[in-house]
Amino acid sequence: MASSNKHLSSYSERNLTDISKKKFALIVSEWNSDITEALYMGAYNMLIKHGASKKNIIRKNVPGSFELPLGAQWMAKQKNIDAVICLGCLIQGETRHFDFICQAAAYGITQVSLKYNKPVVFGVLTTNNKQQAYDRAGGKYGNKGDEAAITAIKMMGF
Ligand code: DLZ
Repeated sequence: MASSNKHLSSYSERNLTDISKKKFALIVSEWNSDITEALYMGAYNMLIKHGASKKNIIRKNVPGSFELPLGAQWMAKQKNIDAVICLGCLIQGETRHFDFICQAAAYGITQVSLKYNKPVVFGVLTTNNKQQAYDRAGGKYGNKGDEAAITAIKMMGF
């Protein structure tokens, strides 16, 4: 699926829902932290740009992307949280570890979203190498953290 030239960072920003009173939880994986910090800054700045209040953006770290679903669940179950954004970076290694973690993170995040009936966004890069990750964390293909924030806002206006 060729998606490198399509990104939400450049999508229409008109008619987005009012998020000035909405509360967000950003769950950030510490693996490949140079990448996930860039994703976090992208998501954070995008939420602020669209009217979120600093006090309504809560950050929680987890050790790796495998832990994102549980971190997301702990936050999503809190009634005052309106949306959760999961940020991680998985880079293909020499073993099948990558596949298992990708599957677990994607499935787990989906389950949390459906269980708590609120947006829980999959802002997780799954790349073959570090360069592909840099390209998508503020590089030539935009910042997937920005896109994760826009996705949350769009789903809140559903
Ligand atoms: C173990 C592991 C490996 C090999 N690679 C990554 C990675 O590229 N990105 C990531 O977010 N996490 C990785 N992890 C850590 C797992 O997500 C998890 O934290 C551990 O398996 C402990 O449950």
